[in-house]
This record gives sequence, structure tokens and C-alpha cells, in this order.
Amino acid sequence: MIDSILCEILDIKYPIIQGGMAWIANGKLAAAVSNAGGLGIISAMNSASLVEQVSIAREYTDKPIGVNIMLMNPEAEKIAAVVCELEIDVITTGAGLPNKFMPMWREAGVKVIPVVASASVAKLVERSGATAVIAEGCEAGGHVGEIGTMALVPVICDAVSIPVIAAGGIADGRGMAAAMMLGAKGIQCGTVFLSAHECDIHDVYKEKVLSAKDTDTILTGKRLGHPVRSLKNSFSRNFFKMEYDGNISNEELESYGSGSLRKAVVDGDTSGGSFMAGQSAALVKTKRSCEEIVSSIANEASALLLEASKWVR
Ligand code: TUI
Repeated sequence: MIDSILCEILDIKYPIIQGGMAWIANGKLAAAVSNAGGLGIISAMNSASLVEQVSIAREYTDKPIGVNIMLMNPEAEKIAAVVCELEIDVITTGAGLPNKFMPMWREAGVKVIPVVASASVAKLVERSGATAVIAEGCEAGGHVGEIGTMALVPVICDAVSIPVIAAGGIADGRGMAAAMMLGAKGIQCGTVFLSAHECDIHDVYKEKVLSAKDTDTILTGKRLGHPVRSLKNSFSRNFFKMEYDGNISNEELESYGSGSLRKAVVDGDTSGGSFMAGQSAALVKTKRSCEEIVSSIANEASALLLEASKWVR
């Protein structure tokens, strides 16, 4: 059994947090992860759907749940206020600095765990009252920073005194054990949960994740200042080419990308959809329940950490 301070802080069995995937992480998935002993997270798309998804999650579980707020979302301000009225346990944030919302969230008694991609941002959010930070390396899916998990996690562990949760490239017990050796107190996984029975993405999306190999993801959007990792397909390859075409404006690029994640998740549109996934897609080979995913990652990590002394004499 993994022993981590994070389990006490968050009142969970295993220090495994589910990533807040836009269009994907709904109340049903979050409840399944929380019932499995991890921390399920609902992605807040807008305030009305958030209220609905939190109530769905509450129907399925009485365990702690969290909400992810993507700070680039034009509705972030409204969602930030609404979330205080819902009895949720944890807020995770992504794609920006959550500092201006922190006093309001802390006053509402919510634990705040920002996703960060650098040591400087980790220090900033620690100072503004974060409970823990998620150090997300660029192996992750969706919007990513520049530094890989292997270098980022120990750098952030040295920079802050709050617990650090590792993310990016982790989909099994080997990744979890390695993250703990880097100083992390827990992990966040997104991609592996795309394969879960309880994850309601289009079957085409699920199959693309299950068949992905190590070289099947691509980074696009660097020119726009928000790099995104997704599976290679005609949409992401075209986007990549357009970024290097000086005749194409940033507005044209933005409009080419808009709505593409929905096309992948809801329609399973193989040519026009953005199938966001991390490099760990190559490790995801079977459909399983959240219960199987969470317990197998934790049990495999426990076994490896128990055996770690074999490397020393
Ligand atoms: O946020 C994510 N991953 C995401 S958000 C998303 S939605 C989207 N849809 C279409 C296009 C673009 C995005 C899909 N995936 N991960 C957390 C994350 N946060 N990664 C990197 C950061 C981050 C970056 C900079 C956190 C803080 C930060 O602060 C510095 C600053 O400049 O704001």
C-alpha cells in the first residue's frame, strides 16, 4: 500500500488524481475514479453544465471530488464564482495563473491544486495559498509547457514545500514508482482514463488511443503561444504545416482549431477532430474500469517500490 501525505490531505485511498480533460471529464468519470480510491475531477466547461455534472457525480459517489478550471476559458471568472457554491473538495487549475481567485476559493474552504509547468509558477502559487501543485511535463496531452516530467518534478520539489503531484507520461505503476522516487507525493493521469469503460468519449477516440504507438503524438499551436499535444491525424498534421506557413494569419490558425476537440470527443471525426492525448497513449492497450486502472497502478507501484532495495548492496 502506498503511504502518502496526499491521501490524508485529500481523504483518498490512493494518491492518484484524474486529469481535468475538457469535453471528457464529466461527473460519471469523476465519480468512478473517486469510487476507485483516487480523486475524480470534473472539467468545468461552463457554469450550467458544471452544476449538472457535480450533481451527477454526487449521485454516484459520496467520496471527495474535484473540479478543473481551464483559466484560458472565457467563462473562467463565472465558473470560479459558481464553484464556491457547490460543495466540492478540490479545485485544480490549468493553462494560467489562478492567483486572483485564490482568496475567494480558500475562504470557501476549497483546497486548490494548480497545474504548473515551471518552478517559478509553482513558487507563485505556493505563496498565494495552494494546497499542493501538479508538476505537469510536456509528455502530457492537451495544453503543455516546455519541460519534461523527469526534469520538472525534482526541480519543482526543490522549489516548494507543499506536496508535488507528478503528471505527464504516467499511465502505469512503473511511472508512478518513478515519480515517487523523483520526490512526488502522488500522480495525475489523464490519457489512461480515456480507455476507461466509464469514459464516454466516441469509440473512434478510444480505439485511436488504444492503438497509438510511442511516436504517434504531435505538438501543435506553439506559434499561438499555447502548444497542444494530440494524436497525429490529418487535422493535427495540417495544423502543424499551417503554423510554418507565413501566409496564414494567427486568426486563421485559431479558427482552424476551434471546435476540433468537440469533433473528436463527440463525433469521432477522424480527419477534422483534435484527439488530445499524451505520450503515455503508447502504454494504454486495453479497455478497463476505473477501479482496475487505479488499483493496478497503485499496486504495481507499491510492489516496485518495495523491491527497490534490490539495486543497493
Ligand atoms: O491545461 C492543461 N491542459 C489542457 S487545457 C486544454 S483546453 C484547450 N483546448 C483547445 C486548445 C487549447 C487548450 C487542453 N489541455 N494542462 C495544465 C497546464 N497548465 N499545462 C500547462 C499549464 C500552465 C502553463 C502556464 C500553467 C500555468 C502557466 O502559467 C504561466 C502563464 O504564463 O500563465
